[in-house]
Amino acid sequence: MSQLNNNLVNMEKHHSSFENFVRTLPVPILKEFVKGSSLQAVGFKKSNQVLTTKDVAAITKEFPLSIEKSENKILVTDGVINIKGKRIAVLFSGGPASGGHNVVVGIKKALGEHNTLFATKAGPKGLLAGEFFEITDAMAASICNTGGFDFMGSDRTKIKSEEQFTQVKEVVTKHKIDTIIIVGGDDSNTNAAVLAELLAPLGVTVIGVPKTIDGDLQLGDLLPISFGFDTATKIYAEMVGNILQDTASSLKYWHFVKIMGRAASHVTLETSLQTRPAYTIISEEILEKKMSLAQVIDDIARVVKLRADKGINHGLVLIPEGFIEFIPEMQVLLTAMDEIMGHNLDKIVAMDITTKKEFIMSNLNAQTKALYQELPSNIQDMLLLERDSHGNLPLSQIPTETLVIEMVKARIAKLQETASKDSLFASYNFNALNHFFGYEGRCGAPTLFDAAYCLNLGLVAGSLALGGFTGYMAAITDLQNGGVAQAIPLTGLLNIERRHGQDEFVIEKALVKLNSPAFEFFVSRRKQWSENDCFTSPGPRQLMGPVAKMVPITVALNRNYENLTFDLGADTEVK
Ligand code: FBP
Repeated sequence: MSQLNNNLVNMEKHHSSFENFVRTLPVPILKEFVKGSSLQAVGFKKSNQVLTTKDVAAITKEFPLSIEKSENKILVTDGVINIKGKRIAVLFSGGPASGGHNVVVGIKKALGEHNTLFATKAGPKGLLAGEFFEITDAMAASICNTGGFDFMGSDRTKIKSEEQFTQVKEVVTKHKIDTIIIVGGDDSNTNAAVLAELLAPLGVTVIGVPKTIDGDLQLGDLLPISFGFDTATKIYAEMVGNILQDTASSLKYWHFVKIMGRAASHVTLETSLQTRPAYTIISEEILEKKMSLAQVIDDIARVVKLRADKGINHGLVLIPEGFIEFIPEMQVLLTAMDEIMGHNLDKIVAMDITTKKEFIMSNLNAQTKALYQELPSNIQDMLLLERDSHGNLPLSQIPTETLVIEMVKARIAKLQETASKDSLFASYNFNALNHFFGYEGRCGAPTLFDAAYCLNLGLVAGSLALGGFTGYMAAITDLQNGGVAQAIPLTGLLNIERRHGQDEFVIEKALVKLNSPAFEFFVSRRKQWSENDCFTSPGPRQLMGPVAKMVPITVALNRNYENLTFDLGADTEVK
């Protein structure tokens, strides 16, 4: 074999030149975690800041042990600690998000050589099965700054039945686990709160880490953003920017791009602010303005016509993944379907798709049935897909972007019938292409922000575990001034919500607020963006150089930052 062949073979299994380089890239670390050339755990203590929701009374009744300990108080750092002999297990829960591996590295560094860190294989499912392996220093070094969750895998199992609770108790007792660290989104952190209460009598603690590309796990200054959001949006923005550049080059296509992010439109709003396309749907606005699907389509067609009349025959529409769930008439339909499916799970599971459709329709009222019947057959089928164990509809599988294209096409044809014959629009030929950007953005190598944010979150989570705290979520705030490590009581985030036909304790999804500075800025610019080509192409994410240390635009606007630069401490080699 030639030298080149040998080199190429040596790159297999995560040893590309890029992966080898990023593994050793220094990342910013908060000063309290740095001790000479190594990293250390810190202590935490209660502050006077209490966190509760409107459902505090019911939550206090359901989670007495957790609240007795935490008093729902935010924790702040308190010197350094030196604890030995703890056995801690970490697991990923839900969809992957870039930076997860650095959370594991941060925990490992906080634990140091006198405690043991176990990886849980394949998420909550692996916890139930007691499938752990010990994480060595060499393993931590091999995953540092790499994307994905492939080091140990993830899944969406919700631990909720008595049988599962017994299994978890048996597993932690058998493996002598002191703490479980759950790296997950709103649903997984809800599960962390439940497990913290369950395991308190055994002296086993549970800590959460805020992960999700969706950005819907955030809480003002206390939790500016979940990890993974920055990398995902920068990847989507690069791809959207490239397409925008193509539209203005080839001058003939409209691109309809569905962007992942489940219910909330944070990812779409951020991608829009980074790229400035002609049209962006924000689901929360549709809900607030009680817009029908027809009204949304009319508005897109209005912009297509306006541009065509000016001779601009191209453009790009961003569609948030959860858009369909926010149209009021669809919400009524989906809630009714959820209730029917929730109460007939055993029956439905055995039915084929046609019988299932007939069964659902026979239980809908006249209005919701009529709406369901109006939908294209493929969308009807998709709405029947099995919800995940947290009750979520698998939105990524519903091709809303093609539904929107078809409807806009029909609307344009209608508008052309009455358009003035000598207008440019009258002879305009609408060419539309569809895309879905989702899985492309969840596992890329983390941006410098996510790499640093996650390493520091891991250091917080590891420190909380060593300190014996339970029912807390790790947090880093004040992203522009060196960062502040804190911990948020999970019970202070819980609300009661109707899900899958019943009331449940859940962490409320943080949706885009229409009075937020980020949304207001978007509204102030969107007319310009639709009438002219104002797009920008942000290019690939940078790990070094002048634009590497950038927070998401929505985070900077909502937190009133003066600029986009973050400061999470000095660049530090993670040894
Ligand atoms: P999490 O909330 O678990 O982080 O998952 C986010 C997400 O990427 C959503 O944006 C998307 O709707 C969903 O996962 C897709 O789920 P799956 O990976 O099961 O297809």
